[in-house]
Amino acid sequence: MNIGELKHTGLKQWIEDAVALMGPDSVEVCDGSQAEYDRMIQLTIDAGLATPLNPQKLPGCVLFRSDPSDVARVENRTYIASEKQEDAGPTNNWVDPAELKKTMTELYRGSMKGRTMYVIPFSMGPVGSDIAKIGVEITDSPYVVANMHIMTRVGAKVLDVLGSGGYYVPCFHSVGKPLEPGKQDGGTWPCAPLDKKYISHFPETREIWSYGSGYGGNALLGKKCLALRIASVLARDEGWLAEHMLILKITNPQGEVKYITGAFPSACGKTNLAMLVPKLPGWKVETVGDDIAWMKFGADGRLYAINPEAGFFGVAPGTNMESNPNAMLTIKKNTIYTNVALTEDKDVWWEMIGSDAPGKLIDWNGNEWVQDKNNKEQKPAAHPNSRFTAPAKQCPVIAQEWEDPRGVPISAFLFGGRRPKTIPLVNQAKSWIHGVFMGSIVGSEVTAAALDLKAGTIRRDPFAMLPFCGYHMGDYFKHWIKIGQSHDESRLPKIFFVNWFRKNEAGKFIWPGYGDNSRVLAWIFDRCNGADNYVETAIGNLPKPDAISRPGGVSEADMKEICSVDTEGWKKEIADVRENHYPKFGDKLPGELAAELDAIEKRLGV
Ligand code: OXD
Ligand code: MN
Repeated sequence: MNIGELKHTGLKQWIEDAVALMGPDSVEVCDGSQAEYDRMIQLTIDAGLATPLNPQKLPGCVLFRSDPSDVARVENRTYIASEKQEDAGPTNNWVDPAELKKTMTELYRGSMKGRTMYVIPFSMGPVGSDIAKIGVEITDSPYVVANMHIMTRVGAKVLDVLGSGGYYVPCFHSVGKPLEPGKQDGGTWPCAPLDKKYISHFPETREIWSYGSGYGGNALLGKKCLALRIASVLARDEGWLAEHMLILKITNPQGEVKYITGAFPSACGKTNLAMLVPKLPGWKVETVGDDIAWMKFGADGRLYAINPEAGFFGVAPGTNMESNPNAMLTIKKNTIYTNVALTEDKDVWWEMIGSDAPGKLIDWNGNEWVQDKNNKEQKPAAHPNSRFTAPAKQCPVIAQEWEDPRGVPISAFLFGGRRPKTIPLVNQAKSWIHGVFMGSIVGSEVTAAALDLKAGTIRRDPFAMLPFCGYHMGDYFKHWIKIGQSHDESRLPKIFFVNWFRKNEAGKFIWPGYGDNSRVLAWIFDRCNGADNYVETAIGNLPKPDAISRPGGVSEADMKEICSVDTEGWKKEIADVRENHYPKFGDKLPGELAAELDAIEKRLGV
């Protein structure tokens, strides 16, 4: 489709202005069709950017290798450009919006020369759902178009909902690599150098401007930029929740169904939990979403969640038939792989895929790579943040209602992180405000892989939203508190803190995790039904002894240890929150949270 055919005059004008600024050779409005997807993939193959994979093993799959400077979200180049700096808060980068627009306008000037501008109308959430939002992304990257086809709902059907004057979030994206006349990418992933990359959000005007990166979260603007950073602002203003949460459906042996959402920082297994294969006989877990939940109140006072996405953008390394068989089956066809390793027969391979490298590989840098298990220093063949982009509908356990425009009613929220000590296997909040307190202190152990941070320390990531909240985190806590104050608490989801990552003195994980986490989910399920399966403690409601069925390999003593209060550890936890964490939010820290901290401290007998 070309711009002339657009019915929406505001949209048409916005595109024409962008064309005048960015100077593409041509413009295309995306229709979201399979033919369009195939054409985008073919373009990237012809430009030497994508490798088609073995059609017998991985039909419809391709592999991309990105530039080494463009392999992850760039948090230090991500901006919340609110009018007032204090509205962005201490945990976001801020630049004055007028100044940032000036800088970026100069970067965008002529940035699409030699390229096609693609206009992607997309819906976050089922097209036409009351909870869904429409965005329009302008990009010069066919890789982005193809990924957006999988991760969002794209095209003509979205334009129909938009009509001649509907609201959309305008999103600019350019890889920042204009082409000289007659030049092609020639196999080189186009992007700008790190210090020219900008991932900018203008919360008051609800605009997203991204420049210089072609990678996932920086370039697929529906995901982190719209569905979290901008949506969190909309949710604050409109009284709903836009959260970094998976959504799962769980059915007990009697056929009763509940829906649970969960927020965990990166690298805590959100996708694995969303697709869990229960070890507990008779229980069933199905997937609604693995990364983002938008939740609004229904007329019955309950919170209903939709997954605004249509695909999974998951981390490949560590995914295998043990850790997540459903993800492995999802990514067998129609999947875009980025930065994994390539085998000689055009299959994919990554670290911890479940088998050794089958012969010589091409690593994510495009170099030959032969596995050397004796060399502990060997660089990985797949980048640790290498990804698969796959349609959610291919997941063998996708819940039938995953696209229900009304959303699914949520019974429980989980918060969690990697905590080797102190934090019990599961702990139910005594009240909504206690649950908000739990969310506000989420932390996860820094692993050796994280740059700039000391391994073994705990990095606080409240609500797993630290990199994704589009406004001041103190105001965000307040928003959660207000949700509790303005609704009937008995209808709100119950809140739980879980921790699959406790270690013993020898540094070994005590709890097996993965499918055995269903034992904890079952306890939570029963708790939501008011079961008498808990004991009240100073830190919250913990499982009664034997209320959680014990997996093989976990001794009674171990079970007791991970289900009881470590008073000394908690005193340290409280002190850390008081001295190092809460002060960051200054006078925006809600008094209710400071009072919760005092109350727990008192109950612990400090
Ligand atoms: C993601 C992230 O990619 O949280 O989902 O970083
Ligand atoms: Mn995420």
